[in-house]
Amino acid sequence: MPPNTASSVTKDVQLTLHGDVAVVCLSRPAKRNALNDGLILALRDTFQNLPENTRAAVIHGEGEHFCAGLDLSELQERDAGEGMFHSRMWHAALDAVEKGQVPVVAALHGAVVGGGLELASACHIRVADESTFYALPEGTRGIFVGGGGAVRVPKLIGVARMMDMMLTGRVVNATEGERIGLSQYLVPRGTALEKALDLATRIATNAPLTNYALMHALPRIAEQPADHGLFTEALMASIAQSTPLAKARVRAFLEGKAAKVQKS
Ligand code: 1HE
Repeated sequence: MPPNTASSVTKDVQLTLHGDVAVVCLSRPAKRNALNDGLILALRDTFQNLPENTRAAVIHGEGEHFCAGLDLSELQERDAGEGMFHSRMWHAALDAVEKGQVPVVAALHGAVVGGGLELASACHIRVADESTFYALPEGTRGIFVGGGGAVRVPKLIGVARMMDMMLTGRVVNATEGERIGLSQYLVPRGTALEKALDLATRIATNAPLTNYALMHALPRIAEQPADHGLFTEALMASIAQSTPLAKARVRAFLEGKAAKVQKS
């Protein structure tokens, strides 16, 4: 699909608009899209400053792999304080992905390892093609996850599976990844971006407030005690249904002017 407009954020992060879907590309293929500090900051800036009318986003990687994780060539001797601020910089960037204005769909292929998996797990939907493989080599490199992986990955696959991946260096293939919840979609080799763009285009037609509620309320409700969660849900439901857009869409269905739910 030809993009409507294209703009380069930095040489390593490209932003292309497909209508109201922003497509963000990690463009450092010679280094397998390894995330150096400049790239992490560019990702943060990109997701904090998506064009105003963006309704959904896709993130993918150029070349043979989605992302090889932290750029190990930048791993210097840091003291404890510097190490903490480095990790916090990653947190800010990946929070900008997860807690921004619009849902983000990750299109995965090849290596999704270390910080690459941390980035993928900050997205709202993951589409993996058959070439995808996942690993957390931090354990074997003598380091620890620092980009939010300790929080986000167990939410996808549970503490036990993450523990196994880090203790043993286990590499999870695309089929197993879908089975255990690392991706929600598994597609033929070479088609993850197309599928992710289809999904994002569909997501972009939802009421923006519903998408926002899903991104921001649903994960919080999941962490609340049930009674608090039910109360938050009631508040969110009442706000969403009060919008003119919700009223118009419900009316359109009742008048037979909106699509029915259909078997896929
Ligand atoms: C890199 C990196 C990198 C590749 N940092 N330079 N991540 C890892 O431990 C994964 C390390 N990378 C790999 O295991 C492999 O590179 C891949 C499986 C991802 C891809 O293999 P391949 O055969 O396609 O590529 P390659 O030949 O290994 O790499 C091509 C070049 O990219 C080469 O540089 P060149 O100058 O010799 O061409 C590699 O050195 C370079 N490269 N990956 C730096 N990661 C917030 S905390 C997060 C903690 C982590 O993410 S730890 C996990 C780090």
